[in-house]
Amino acid sequence: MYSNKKIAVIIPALNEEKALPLVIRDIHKDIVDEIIVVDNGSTDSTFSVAQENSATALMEDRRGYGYACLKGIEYARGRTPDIVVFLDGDHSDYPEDLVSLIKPIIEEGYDMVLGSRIMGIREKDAMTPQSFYGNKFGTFLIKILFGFLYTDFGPFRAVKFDKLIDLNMQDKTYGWTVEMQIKAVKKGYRIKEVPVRYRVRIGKSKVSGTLKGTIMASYKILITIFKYWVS
Ligand SMILES: Nc1nc2c(ncn2[C@@H]2O[C@H](COP(=O)(O)OP(=O)(O)O)[C@@H](O)[C@H]2O)c(=O)[nH]1
Ligand SMILES: [Mg+2]
Repeated sequence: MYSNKKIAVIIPALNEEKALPLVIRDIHKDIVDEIIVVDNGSTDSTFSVAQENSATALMEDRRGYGYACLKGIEYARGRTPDIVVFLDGDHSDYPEDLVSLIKPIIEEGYDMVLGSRIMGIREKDAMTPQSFYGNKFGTFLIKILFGFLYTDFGPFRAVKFDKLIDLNMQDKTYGWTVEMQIKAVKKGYRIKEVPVRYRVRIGKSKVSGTLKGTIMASYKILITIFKYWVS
């Protein structure tokens, strides 16, 4: 469909052997040029499952969602995609919705398009209460401190690759999504949110579904918001 645009998908994945084949299956192969799965030392067969499903599988030894995304970007530099799409590996997002993320970039010139689970149709219990209210509080803070109203810090998003590189992303763990959204506002990027569907994941959550993940993510999100507010 968008043959003149090179599109890469980056999927951070930790122990997602069951969900990953479905995620990769549901990605439009006539739109996406390369699927990059970044494994973070999974104890299951996430890495080989990615390869068996014709994805490029990368290993990042340093644990952390941000580390995995940075590894994917580092690899993508050699492939020079026009657009990079981030997608989770737990089949909670609908990869089919990818078109609604890249369309505003290609047809309307947006720099970054975020899939909002708040604007979209969510399956019951797909978002944990802590994730739902945590996002509400975090996006409220960004509104009053940076003047931009986001509705979500969702994982499913598309961004022009050169604009992504210019953000000089730093976060190694849970502050990744928030860092990208704040820096894009500070740089005056053209940003759009579109509704995306969201369902209950396959397998066990490593972040918002665990107490440790929730505490760490909440702490990291607040720290990241204030760090870029004072700088
Ligand atoms: N590579 C890597 N992926 C991670 C890590 N933690 C989570 N993920 C992946 O990031 C995505 C989001 O994590 P998830 O457990 O679904 O968090 P939740 O959506 O907040 O419940 C999933 O695809 C996970 O496999 C990590 O430390 N390293
Ligand atoms: Mg998830």
